[in-house]
Amino acid sequence: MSSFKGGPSLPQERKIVTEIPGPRSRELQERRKKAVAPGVGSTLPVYTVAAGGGVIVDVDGNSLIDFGSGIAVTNVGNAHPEVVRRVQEQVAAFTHTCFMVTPYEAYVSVCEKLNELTPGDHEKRTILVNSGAEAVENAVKIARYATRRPAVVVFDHGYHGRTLLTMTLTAKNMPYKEGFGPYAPEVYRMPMAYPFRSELDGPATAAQAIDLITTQIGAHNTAAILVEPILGEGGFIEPSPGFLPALDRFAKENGIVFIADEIQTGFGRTGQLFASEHEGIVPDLITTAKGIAGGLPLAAVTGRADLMDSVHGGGLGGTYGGNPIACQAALAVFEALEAEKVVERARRIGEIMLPRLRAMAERFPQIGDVRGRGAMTAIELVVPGTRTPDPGAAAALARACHERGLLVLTAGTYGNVLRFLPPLVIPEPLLLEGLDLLEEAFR
Ligand code: PLZ
Repeated sequence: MSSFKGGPSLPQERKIVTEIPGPRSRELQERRKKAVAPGVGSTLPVYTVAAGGGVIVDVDGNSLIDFGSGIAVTNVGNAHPEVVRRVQEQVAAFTHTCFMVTPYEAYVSVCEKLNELTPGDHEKRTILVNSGAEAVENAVKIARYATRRPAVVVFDHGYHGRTLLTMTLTAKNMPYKEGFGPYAPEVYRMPMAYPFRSELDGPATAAQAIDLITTQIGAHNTAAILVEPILGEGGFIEPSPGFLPALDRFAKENGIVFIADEIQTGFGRTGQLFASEHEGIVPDLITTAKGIAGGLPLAAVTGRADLMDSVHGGGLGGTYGGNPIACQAALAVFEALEAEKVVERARRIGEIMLPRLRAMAERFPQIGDVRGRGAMTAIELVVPGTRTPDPGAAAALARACHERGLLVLTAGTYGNVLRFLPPLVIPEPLLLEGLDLLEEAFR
């Protein structure tokens, strides 16, 4: 084991001492090829030994600036000291009992906190599970149970997971669905109000979706409308104003459960605790994961007590759901969010990044669109002077950033979006250096 200590005590600096990936990472990559199924990819195969604040340190001693947060997970920073402390205490006390066998307080505390923090002051209940996909699956189960209706409505460019149902709910074929069918029944996809690419505005696109639901499914057959308030994997698409409120209204008028998938947008990422709040949406059910537990596997469905209470006892659960170690991590995250004003820091990151990205768009015609909120921002790359997606440019830029020690991720239905998800606690000098490196990569 290395002697590296992670967390915010790691030197907050970019340091490149080998090519990226370095020799030890390349060795490990060779070992991996013989052991790990190639269906699981890695954006940047540098092998990690420590991470914290705004950096990731690899086996070759390189320190990279982190604009990925493990896909929007380490919002309060990697190996946050309070997460580490609570996890260590818990792991020494007991690692597992199964909440369905003998329960424990931390599970209850996490549910109380989620009921309090999620939008709306109505009475709520929560269940805890292991992954985002599992949370979405359970939200659909609950909506179907409560309404006794089969159909689920989702949207173009949406992403909800990789299990049979959630892969079906996901829009993009390659790599998520290709060859993995047949898919689950009773899933209907509607148009998304994608400001950069739609001809229609938000309310008009919602009207189109509502017309399709009414004529092709029947509102009375529709259990749920499921949507990410800002689309994540689909390319950080912020639906045009008025789109979400119109759908929310339609759902409420027709007894359809409105489910907000806040797995990527949640926990302060967008400069509000939840992205639904930007347009004042109060979802019936909300799914959370990722940022909830500082890197430990935990996810939740939180929602209206009447819906959650409708399911028969024993109808929901799983061996590890709400594992005590993951629950302790979540409790530490909730504390850190408040104590360190993490949501404000996300807002500040947006205030720094968006103007810089817009200035780059003036200079580099490959940038067709700059968008996002808080610490969830992106640029969409196109063939200059057109809206034709240019995934090659996104891949080349990502590579140039990686070589310089800046970890960035791509996204988008066309693979042509470069997205930026720094930990919300990234020190400002590193954020600025990351932006400089991005600009250098363009040149
Ligand atoms: N819903 C909105 O963003 C996970 C997926 C990465 P799990 N996004 C990252 C990949 O290629 O697998 C995600 C999401 C939204 C659901 C999920 C699924 O969450 O914890 O990955 O199951």
